[in-house]
Amino acid sequence: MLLRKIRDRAAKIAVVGLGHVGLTTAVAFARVGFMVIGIDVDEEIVISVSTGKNHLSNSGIDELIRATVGKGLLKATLSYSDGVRCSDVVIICVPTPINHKNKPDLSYLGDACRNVALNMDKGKLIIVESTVPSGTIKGFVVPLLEKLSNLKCGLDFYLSYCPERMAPGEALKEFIENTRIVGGYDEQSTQLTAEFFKAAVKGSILITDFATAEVAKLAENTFRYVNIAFANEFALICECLGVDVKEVIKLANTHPRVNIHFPGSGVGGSCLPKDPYLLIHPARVKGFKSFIIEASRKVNESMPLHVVNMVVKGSHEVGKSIKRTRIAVLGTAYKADVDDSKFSPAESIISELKRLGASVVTYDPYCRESFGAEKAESIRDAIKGADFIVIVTDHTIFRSLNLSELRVLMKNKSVIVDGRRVIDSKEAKSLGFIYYGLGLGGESG
Ligand code: SAJ
Repeated sequence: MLLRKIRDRAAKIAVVGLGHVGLTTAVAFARVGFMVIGIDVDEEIVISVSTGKNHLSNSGIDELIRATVGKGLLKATLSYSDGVRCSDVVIICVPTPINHKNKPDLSYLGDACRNVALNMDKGKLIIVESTVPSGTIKGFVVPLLEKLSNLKCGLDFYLSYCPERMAPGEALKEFIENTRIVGGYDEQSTQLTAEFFKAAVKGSILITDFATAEVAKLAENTFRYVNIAFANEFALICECLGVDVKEVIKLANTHPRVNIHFPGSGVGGSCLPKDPYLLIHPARVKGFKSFIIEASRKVNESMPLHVVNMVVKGSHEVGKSIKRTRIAVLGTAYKADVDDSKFSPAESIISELKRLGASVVTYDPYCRESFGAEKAESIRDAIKGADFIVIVTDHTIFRSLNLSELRVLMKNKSVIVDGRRVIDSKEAKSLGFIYYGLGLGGESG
């Protein structure tokens, strides 16, 4: 019955949580003809989606939201009962952060499951897309859903874990093209979920169990986190050795089995900084002690301060106290070409520069956040009269800055601290800038 409805695209879908994962998921199923209703606790988001607007910028789905809302295929509501009761498939896409003790915080997932369960009846397929620690689906989601719905998983409803694998900024493309991993409660749950995703996804669908899918998702982000930590430590080594990390990584990566990531001013976003903790927490409870992941955390978290130290070195080189400098920080978003500033390294860089007494102005083409610093509306406004440019985010437009124009606007002996290596160091130096690049070192380095 449900299988037929899925194949005919007659199944009604509810998506819980309209952040970058949920909204993209909702649009991806609406674009192939399913009727989708999004549920969110934030009234502004519900109003925005209901009126065909995208509350996330740079996600490339503006037009699709407008079109699917226009066709009546996409709606949004604050009410679980409106959303869940009339749906055949419910997809849960809520955040799973860590708390101040680096332990998983499953409160959003718990709230979502409780509200879904209270509005559930027989025959629905529940899919969890949120990233979760090992054991969460079996030990937390299943009992919650069963207890509050008075229904039995596998008998009265179907359940699968299908972790999201889409990067902010390219979410829809990655939703459609990336391989999906499906771990079902039983064979029927797995089959229904695979069939459902096939309707909207071009990538392969790989079948496994809950527990393996949970750990596989965390392994992806932890691998990237540790690899970036290696790249960051490597950048610091290269500064000591007087070689350019950018060139070294480029050459090393020509080996077919080497893929070193890129060093930077810090690792931000709502996934990479916390997913390694979701991975190790359940193992820790059983006595496991992490070495590599803990060490990676130390390296990655030291990067913002390293950028500030480059500024301090630069200020010594030009013989100016940092207290009397004006610093233009370019980029407050956590990564290139997105508007999200969650856990952005810009936050600690700006706060440390301010603590040292500098006057800080920020410019970001996408992100409104300025972390308490003055906010400029253009690069020119940010740079005018500045002593330093500090590049924190590798937005594409920062790769083609007109340095000769900027040079004229800045003070004498101006310094560039390039935390993302987006500037051509030779060009900068030839124009009279003092250039400090991460993994390259300073003027004399
Ligand atoms: N970064 C570096 N060097 C690099 C790559 C990234 O310093 O070589 C920094 C970025 O500047 C940023 C942070 O790492 O501050 C995270 O950026 P990201 O692009 O690595 O990751 P997210 O958080 O935007 O998305 C990740 C993705 N995971 C992987 O690539 C393995 C995405 O596919 C996941 O869907 C997403 O996490 C998620 O939601 O789990």
